[in-house]
Amino acid sequence: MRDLFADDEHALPRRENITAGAVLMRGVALGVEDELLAALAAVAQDAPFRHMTTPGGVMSVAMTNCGAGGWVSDRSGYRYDSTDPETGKPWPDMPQVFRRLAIEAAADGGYDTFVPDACLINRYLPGARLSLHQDRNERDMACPIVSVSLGLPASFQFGGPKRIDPIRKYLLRHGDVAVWGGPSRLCYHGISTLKAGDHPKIGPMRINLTFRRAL
Ligand code: MD3
Ligand code: FE
Repeated sequence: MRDLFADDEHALPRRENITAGAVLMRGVALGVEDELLAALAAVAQDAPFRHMTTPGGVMSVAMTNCGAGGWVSDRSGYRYDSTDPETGKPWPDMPQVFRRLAIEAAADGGYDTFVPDACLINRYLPGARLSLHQDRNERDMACPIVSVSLGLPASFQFGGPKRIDPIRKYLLRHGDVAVWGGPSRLCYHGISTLKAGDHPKIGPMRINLTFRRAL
């Protein structure tokens, strides 16, 4: 029997290899969802969500960070910084429940030495999107990225190492965890415009945590 994980009406494989080095593990974060949400609220209290500006304009996704390093952007470009430019303070510590989930998921995905030092937190309201990009600001590309999705479902676009490579789409739902490393680390990816909805635990939004080795 295939092992399927159901959420709403659709049943999808509990574990799916996306490409070499990348695995999607559905529903894995549900075991700690209340702890994740409490920790998230505390982080957002200290370091509020904000819409960063990039060289291309203001992002529709609101962001904050926790951990030693945080992803920041302004008109001149992107970087990781140990200080929140909005508050002038260090980013909030990475909550234990965040770190543990990321380390366990990375190990399960085949990356058994991964310890994150940065967690970028993305908040999508309906209408928000993240255009196709590569994650290449992290110092050590040998380290994977672990992604945790919460709240409303989103259509994730996954391409290849070149922008023109064909795109496949995956539905990312509440509790899904993905690990991206090795040959998939520099693949292009994005999130299609979020559809309206109301998640029973999170409300009318989607939250994504990405754990990185950035500094
Ligand atoms: C594939 N976030 O913050 S996470 C980002 O759902 C970002 O908010 C999306 O892309 C989100 O940079 C997608 C999934 C993800 C993260 C990193 C990757 C997929 C990846 C790195 C390489 C390949
Ligand atoms: Fe990304």
